[in-house]
Amino acid sequence: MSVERTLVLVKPDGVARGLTGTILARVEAKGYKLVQLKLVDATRELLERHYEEHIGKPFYEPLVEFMLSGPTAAAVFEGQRVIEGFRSLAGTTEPTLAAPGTIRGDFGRDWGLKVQQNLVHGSDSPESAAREIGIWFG
Ligand code: IDP
Ligand code: MG
Repeated sequence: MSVERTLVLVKPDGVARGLTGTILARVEAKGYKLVQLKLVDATRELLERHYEEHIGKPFYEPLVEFMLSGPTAAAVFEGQRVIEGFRSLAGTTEPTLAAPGTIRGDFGRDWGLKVQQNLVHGSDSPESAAREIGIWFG
């Protein structure tokens, strides 16, 4: 299996709660290499491209509003099978149900909002990773 890259986002809830370093440290501690990193005030245009697969879903507008609510830490990590590996570290989408030991399971919960504030994003395929890295890092 060749070396992959994935886009990791610490979403605005994670940055606001002061968890950026803790979250990135877990990914580094797993053994993946940090190759790009920046704080971004995302625009609606950027988010429309990033979340294009979700346009029209009931949580789409709350998701965009949430992602506009503060800065996001955008990172690229590299390693064999990093795409699957990061999603395993992140845990399942719903933080209430994410396994303890995962980022979402350890630090996330349901806040009674229309969008799951689940701390992180990770690309879900090599094609998504290439597309998303292009969007966030040009
Ligand atoms: P993922 O981040 O685990 O890949 P996706 O299905 O790609 O999950 O959804 C993107 C984001 O949209 C999620 O991380 C979460 O913040 C939000 N989201 C997804 N599904 C729901 C839902 O059913 N209700 C509320 N928010 C959701
Ligand atoms: Mg996704």
